[in-house]
Amino acid sequence: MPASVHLVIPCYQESGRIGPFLAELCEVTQALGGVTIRVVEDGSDAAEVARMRGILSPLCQQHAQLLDPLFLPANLGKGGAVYAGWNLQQHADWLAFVDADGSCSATEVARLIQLAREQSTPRTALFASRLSQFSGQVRRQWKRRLIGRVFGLLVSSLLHIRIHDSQCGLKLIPRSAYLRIASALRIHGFAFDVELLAALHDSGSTVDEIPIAWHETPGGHVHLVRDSFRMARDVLVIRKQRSGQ
Ligand SMILES: Nc1nc2c(ncn2[C@@H]2O[C@H](COP(=O)(O)OP(=O)(O)OP(=O)(O)O)[C@@H](O)[C@H]2O)c(=O)[nH]1
Ligand SMILES: [Mg+2]
Repeated sequence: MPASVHLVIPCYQESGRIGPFLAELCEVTQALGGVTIRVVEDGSDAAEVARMRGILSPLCQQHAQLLDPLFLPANLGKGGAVYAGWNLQQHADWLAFVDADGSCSATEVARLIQLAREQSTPRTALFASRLSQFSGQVRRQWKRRLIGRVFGLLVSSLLHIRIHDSQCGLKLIPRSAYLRIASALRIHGFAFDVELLAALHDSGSTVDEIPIAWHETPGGHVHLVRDSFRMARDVLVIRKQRSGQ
């Protein structure tokens, strides 16, 4: 029996982008077996929720591994949505999330799942990374690439953890490692991955960065200036918390 994987897709206003990606993901994971998927809709408006129901209902009927979506009553932020999904899942060897927009393809998701399954006991978290930016495998706007690189340097220098890309939208965590740190996780916005990384590191878990192919999908929600400031502020909060431990 392969290790079981529970994959959450955090969604905010994603009805325009998620359809084809989710359909492909369902096909690919059905072939893999042992994967469940839950879409967590993060408090979008009523019209958007109705559109999401229209997309998800037929797919849920076709694919047993696509669990009933979770519709949150209010917007929690990307991290809040991921954790809400993970906390619902009582049985899985691995917890994972992937962005809804398909920037990271279903094939790449499958590749990382298989890589995780090579571990006889789930031990090392896998953080996908847009490291291979010079290989032609990563297509990203130069502004996003630059800010992402600066943010990566900020994270590694302030937190003293070697990481190139803490923000890539695909991660797999051993559930046992998540359970050890879950109660301490506070950040629910776009910087939640940084707190996750620091908590895993501080609790003795190892994290591997795995280069992946990434083809940026237009229509992203991250506001480069506003969200970068918020995320940098959150990194400072994490640093302060760690220094007080
Ligand atoms: N739950 C939740 N998810 C969000 C929110 N904003 C964005 N997301 C999700 O987070 C994921 C990443 O957001 P994107 O809009 O793809 O981000 P982006 O601007 O394209 O940034 P990159 O993908 O890193 O280049 C997607 O699955 C979004 O639906 C939010 O407020 N709440
Ligand atoms: Mg995106």
